[in-house]
Amino acid sequence: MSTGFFDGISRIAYEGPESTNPLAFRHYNPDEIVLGKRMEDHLRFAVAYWHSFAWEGGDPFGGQTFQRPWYPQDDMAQARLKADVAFEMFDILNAPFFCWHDADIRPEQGNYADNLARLEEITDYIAEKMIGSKTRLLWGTANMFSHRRWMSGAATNPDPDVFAFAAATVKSCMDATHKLDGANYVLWGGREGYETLLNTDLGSELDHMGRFLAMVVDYKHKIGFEGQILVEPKPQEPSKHQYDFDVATCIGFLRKYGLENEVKLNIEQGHAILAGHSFEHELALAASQDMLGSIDMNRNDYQSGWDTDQFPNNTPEVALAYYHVLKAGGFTTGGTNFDAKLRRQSLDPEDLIAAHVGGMDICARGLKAAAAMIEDGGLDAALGERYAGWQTPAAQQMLQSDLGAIAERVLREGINPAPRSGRQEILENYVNRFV
Ligand code: XUL
Ligand code: CO
Repeated sequence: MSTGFFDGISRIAYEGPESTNPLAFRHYNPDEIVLGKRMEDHLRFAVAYWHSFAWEGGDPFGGQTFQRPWYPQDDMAQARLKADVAFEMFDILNAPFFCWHDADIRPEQGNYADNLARLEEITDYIAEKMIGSKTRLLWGTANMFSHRRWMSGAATNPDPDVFAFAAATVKSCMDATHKLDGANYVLWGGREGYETLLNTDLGSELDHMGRFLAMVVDYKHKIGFEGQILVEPKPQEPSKHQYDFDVATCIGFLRKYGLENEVKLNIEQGHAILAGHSFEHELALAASQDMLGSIDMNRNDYQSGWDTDQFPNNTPEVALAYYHVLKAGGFTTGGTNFDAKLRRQSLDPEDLIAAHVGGMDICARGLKAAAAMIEDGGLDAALGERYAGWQTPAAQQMLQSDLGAIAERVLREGINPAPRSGRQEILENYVNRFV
């Protein structure tokens, strides 16, 4: 039986680019083939449980603005109602995936035994709902940042009892993700960082975080979980200094602790911007190290400098992001998670649907533009031409040589390089033909 929350809103249909219906897809056409694959299988959209169903509309200056029938979110009957509404929305959107933190799907009880019992109860309930739904679990994760016990970190906490509580919590969330056949398990280091070095032993906190992640990997193998373990970089918020600052930092961290073949990255657009990078930089860097796992697709407000988690609405940005995803071979276990929330004045159920419809449509448009650029081959040709010198035997031999021999060759051959244009504006104009 329907909860009635979305009364009056039916399954969103693809109506084509000319449609003026605000609750229709104009670009997202799941069965349309793009570069030999269904659009749905390329994009692998996921709804984030936390922003859509758990967040109540608060900001640093004021509390709840939304009024949902599943508030207050403090008992299991409310948690079940929330799940009912969530699956109704997945169906309306025809969403192939969803994602959760433990704290989104069950109420926090303040002790491990009760948290565990409630997580098992609600994931049994969700497992049953998944039987009647097409929506699969893209990833599960543990919220180790909201409750006050985590204020000084989880795996990096100075108190070993918090490390223990974190280990037990992640174990329970990995078990739940495995039970729901999740495609990945994510760790975002919410409070893994510090406010001041005056009270922080940075070196041992990093060692504890490395050891913790190694235990996560061991446990994955122990229980036969075949999903991908993903770490999500972010430079600040909530801590002033987050240990998983950006893709480069995470790559160095994973290598140092010997986890580079076990863990990939969940890269979020807004976090890339907070780190002073572009999204495509982060994606391309991760792809170059075979560590591109999944993406959180949301944008920040470019003026505020906060992690505002807004739905994407900028085709050129999204197109360049999918260009790099496609160049890396596309998603395998990963997908496009809308780690995005409504503005707090967007009160209506219709706002929730429209936000996702718009986000899905922008991504589909970006994907089509990226695919068209790949098919046209203009960027590849430009790269090929720019690096063509490296294809010569002399250039390749030089990489096996040494400084002295190279210096001799420069003298002998009178090598005197002539600078060539980087052609940036020409390439930017090229991209604009597609977006
Ligand atoms: C926080 C953030 C998280 C992670 C999952 O900025 O992005 O929602 O995606 O914990
Ligand atoms: Co995220």
